[in-house]
Amino acid sequence: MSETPTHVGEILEHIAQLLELKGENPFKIRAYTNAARALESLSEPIETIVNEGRLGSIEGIGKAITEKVTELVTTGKLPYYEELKASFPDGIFELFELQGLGAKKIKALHDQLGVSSVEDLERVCKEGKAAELAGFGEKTQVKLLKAIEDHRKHAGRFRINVVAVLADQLLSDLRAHEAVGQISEGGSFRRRKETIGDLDILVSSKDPEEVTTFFVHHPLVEEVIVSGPTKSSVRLKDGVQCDLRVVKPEEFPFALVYFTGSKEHNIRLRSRALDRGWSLNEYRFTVVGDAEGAQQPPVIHDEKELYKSLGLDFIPPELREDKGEIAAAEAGTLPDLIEWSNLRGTFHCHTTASDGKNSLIEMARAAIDLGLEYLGIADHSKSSFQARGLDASRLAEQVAEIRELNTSKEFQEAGFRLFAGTECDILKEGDLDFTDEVLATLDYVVASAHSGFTADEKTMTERIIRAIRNPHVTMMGHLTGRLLLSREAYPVNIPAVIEAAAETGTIIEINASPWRLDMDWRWWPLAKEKGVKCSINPDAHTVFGLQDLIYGVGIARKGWLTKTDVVNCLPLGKVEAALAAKRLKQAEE
Ligand code: DGT
Ligand code: CA
Ligand code: CA
Ligand code: ZN
Repeated sequence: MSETPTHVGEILEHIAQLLELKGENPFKIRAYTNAARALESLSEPIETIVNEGRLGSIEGIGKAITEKVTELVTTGKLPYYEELKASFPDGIFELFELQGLGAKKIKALHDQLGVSSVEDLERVCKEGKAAELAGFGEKTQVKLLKAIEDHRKHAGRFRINVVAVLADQLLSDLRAHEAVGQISEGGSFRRRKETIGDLDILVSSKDPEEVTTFFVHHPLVEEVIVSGPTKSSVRLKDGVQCDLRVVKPEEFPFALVYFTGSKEHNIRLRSRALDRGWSLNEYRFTVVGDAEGAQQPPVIHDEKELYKSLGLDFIPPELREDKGEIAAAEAGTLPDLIEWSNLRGTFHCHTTASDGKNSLIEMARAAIDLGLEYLGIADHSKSSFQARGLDASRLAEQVAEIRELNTSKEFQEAGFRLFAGTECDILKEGDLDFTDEVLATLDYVVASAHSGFTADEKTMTERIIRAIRNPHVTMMGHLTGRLLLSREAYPVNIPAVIEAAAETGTIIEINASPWRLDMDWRWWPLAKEKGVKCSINPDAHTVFGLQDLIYGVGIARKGWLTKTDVVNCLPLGKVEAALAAKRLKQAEE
């Protein structure tokens, strides 16, 4: 049995939860959670690491866990886990996914009310029984019902990185198959939505059955839901559903537009086709009504020709959300969207100085390997104590280390530079976690809120705007604090924040972590209109985390941004001025 890192990681996560339910030693519990995190950030198959005996040398994985993971990977079983699990129902793990519900409460619900699933919990809350438990109360009960509602909204969707790994593998294996002609991803994944319901893949082939057979037997497939000659649906690893469509070569452009969506975009296209006397479906154009009078549709070889036949420029998939793209394509005013290759560097990365897993030099070298010219370091500030935030003196040490590295031969030869920054906490009243004197020693400052999320919209907005008014705050980090499919955004008046950012010359980040993708793509056209610049930041905590930048590029494209809207498309020599602009402007005023 082959285990993916996330799968093994998930079992370790479950072990930690079970140990918590049993009231075990917190250090032991933490060891399992840490190990689960460490495995999540692996860049190679866990089997390879186990087989080569390198597991123990991964930071965060101790001797006992090394033994258990080795047993799990080599035998496919872990009796220790099975025994722990036997005393609790399977449904209990889902309860851990509810916001505001920890092991202590879950244990009380389980032991005293027999709650063993989300459904059970909903029932005891509605019956008012949960409120009667010691330490619960009416308020908790209301919160739990809200948490269940939020949880259901997210059920069955996935963060984009989970889908991307599967899509890469499936597409490359299908592409190599001799019966496969053209192939593309479709649906929300091709449109780079922030979360994905299911993965859609489209293939053209003269032998659809052969392609379908190959697909449903692919090693990533765990369960076949439907399998017809041209349509099949499967469940992949990690529970992701995947639809495959196989069409004839001449149908491919039509099917690709149809299955890329969005539905709303497709509806607009169909109505344009009707204006021309053609009905458009997933296979072809058909002349409608009185064939005599109607103009014959042209022969279509690709998506571009299809758009052209409807009087439109080619619309990149990320824009196909019915947010004005059709009108822009008709007028020839679609933006020249930013591309991965436009990125020259990035800001907002963590190191081992706070809660990162790699050192300064390791992060720098990884950035150089990615072809970047510069990397901004922004470790946490002291109020984020759980992330080992830096105080002023540790920050000063790090700044000195960065300045030193910048004079090194290695950096000079690579034409590379580190920028010294901080991810400075925004405190309750909108004060910053460092004094202005300290902030002034840095090349740039990312300001983020990491606490006080229960404040109302007015309070939160004022806090953030106060931070934005500080001349040292170069950019706003993860504006709404959302964790996709897990924690809702805190309430904040985004147009007001955009207005303040525009007034002060503050950059807003696209946090490219697949958990955040924040500020949301839907707000970028407004920010751009107001003249606010964007920085695409990976919020990387490991060297691999830098690669999340690609998801940030997807979101920037969905937000209609071009390379001139994004500060980290500026090369070294120009980007310094962009970082300094706000301080200069405010000094002059
Ligand atoms: P998802 O999977 O929920 O993240 O979102 P999509 O957009 O991938 O939706 P999905 O997988 O249900 O369908 C893929 C595309 O197929 C969708 O974007 C547009 C097209 N499509 C599916 N059903 C319909 C439909 O009933 N009408 C139209 N016009 N298009 C549809
Ligand atoms: Ca889909
Ligand atoms: Ca689908
Ligand atoms: Zn942060």
